[in-house]
Amino acid sequence: MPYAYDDQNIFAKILRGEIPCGKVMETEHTLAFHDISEQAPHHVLVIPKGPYVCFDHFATEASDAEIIDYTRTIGAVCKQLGIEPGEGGDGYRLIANAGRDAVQEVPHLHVHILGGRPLGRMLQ
Ligand code: IU
Repeated sequence: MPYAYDDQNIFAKILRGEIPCGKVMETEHTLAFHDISEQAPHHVLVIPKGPYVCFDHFATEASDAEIIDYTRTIGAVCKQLGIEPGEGGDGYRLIANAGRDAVQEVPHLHVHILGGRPLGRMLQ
């Protein structure tokens, strides 16, 4: 089934500058900003600038340049936040919800970076 991207979603509006965000980092293909409803001392969302609904959409249709830029930006944000394990930070969790079962609220790919407190076990 083809991916239907809704360009009226809130992150598309942020990317077009129609709605402000608390920007953390911006690169050619990627934007990182603070989640408005922080679930941890550090809670940053990282989104590709391209119109991708979820991770599998991005991974199959984005260019190598977009994928590399996105991956490197996620790593760079973790370092900028000082949460990278082994480098003085205590670690972080990445989450990318996709679709109904995962309760994806905004239909534009976003990776949550969570850190700054013990996050507990997610999988038993
Ligand atoms: P989800 O993975 O789609 O469930 O998460 C969407 C996140 O987007 C959620 O954590 C919201 O707090 C966050 N968010 C936001 O940062 N700014 C907004 O204007 C809206 C949602 I709507």
